[in-house]
Amino acid sequence: MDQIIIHVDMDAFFASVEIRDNPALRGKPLIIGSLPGERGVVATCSYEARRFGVRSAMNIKEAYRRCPQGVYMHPNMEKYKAVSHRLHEIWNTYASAAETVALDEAYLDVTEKAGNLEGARSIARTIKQRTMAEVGLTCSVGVAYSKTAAKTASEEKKPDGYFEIPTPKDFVDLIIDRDVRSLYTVGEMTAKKLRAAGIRTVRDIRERQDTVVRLLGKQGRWITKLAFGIDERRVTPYRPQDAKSIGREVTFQEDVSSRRLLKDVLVLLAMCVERRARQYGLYGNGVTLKLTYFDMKSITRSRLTSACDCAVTIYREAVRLLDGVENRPVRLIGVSIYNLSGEERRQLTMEDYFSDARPRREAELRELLDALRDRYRLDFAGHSEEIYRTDTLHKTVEYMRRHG
Ligand code: TTP
Ligand code: MG
Repeated sequence: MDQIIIHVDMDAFFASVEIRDNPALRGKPLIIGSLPGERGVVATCSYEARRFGVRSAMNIKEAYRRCPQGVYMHPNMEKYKAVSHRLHEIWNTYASAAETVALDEAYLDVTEKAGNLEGARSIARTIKQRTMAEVGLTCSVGVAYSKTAAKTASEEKKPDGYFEIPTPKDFVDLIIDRDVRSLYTVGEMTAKKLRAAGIRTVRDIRERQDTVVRLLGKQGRWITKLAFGIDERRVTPYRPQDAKSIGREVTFQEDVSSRRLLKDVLVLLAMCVERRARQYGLYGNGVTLKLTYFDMKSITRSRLTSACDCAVTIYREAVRLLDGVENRPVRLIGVSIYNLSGEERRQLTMEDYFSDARPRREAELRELLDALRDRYRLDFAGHSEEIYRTDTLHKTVEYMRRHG
């Protein structure tokens, strides 16, 4: 094997942490996220709750309809971040390069340390044992020749799973008759396009490569490679906490002069930044607005803030910055947070002393989204996940531009 990669992913992560700390919850359908009666979604849920059809990102109302007997809890992010920190610390000792993908997930390049498949198997076993012994949680581990295959392998036997996919042939044999969505990076939007062309399975992709590439362009070429088991990406020892900033930007198909529209787009960009910040448990201590005008002249404007990871704050600061710059047609708009810090270095802000700060900010965000819905007839409720994807974000922004 050219490279040997391990993918580790915790099982029902937030829910498992809560069950670990309160054994009375064990065996119960536990749903972490909003509470019934609030507006919001499921962050995750125990496998018992999944039997009732409850899923991540599902509207909480729907979750309650499916599982009224469930136990519902708000997430305790500070706790999960601390657990996550310890997990990555353990896992990283077995890799020559480790890539943190999320609080509960990492790719480990074990090519050198394992030597061969047997060695990798033994590392995987040790990782599972130590995760249980030292953190008290189960994880699922995949060993494979590529990142995609390792991720597929870790999902294969969840929860508390272990699976190997040593060669591209093993990968293809495993997924060839599965839905196109089983290929990593194929989301619902992409799957819909493929289905419309009669392409439903990985086999269909292999047999109709030209159509896939015509429909999806660059992404189509990538997916086609995956359908043959080809994925040469290396494990990139990226530590999110080393990043200088977290940002999102969009380029408009036609220049935009409307301040109203620019501000509305900032809502979505701020949500995307919030999402990525929370994924990595990071806070920014400043907000930057970036604009490229129709004549390609770019400007950035920044403001220091107290520790922030929430969309409403990012949005508000960005709007202030926007209000301070020349009003000329805009080609690109972006927002980012910088001066990143993790929880341990975070300074408590006055706002944190008021326990209603978070619900208040969430209510504010809902108001902003309600306004967008009214102005553009956009329904975010059913697309809470999709909006964060780059392609969907661009499409939504274009839609807003045309209907604004
Ligand atoms: P996942 O690894 O996707 O899910 P999971 O660990 O809960 O369950 P699984 O056993 O299927 O891996 O995500 C890890 C954590 O990230 C999850 O516990 C909660 C959080 N999360 C959200 O807050 N919102 C989401 O939409 C998703 C998918 C995850
Ligand atoms: Mg997980």
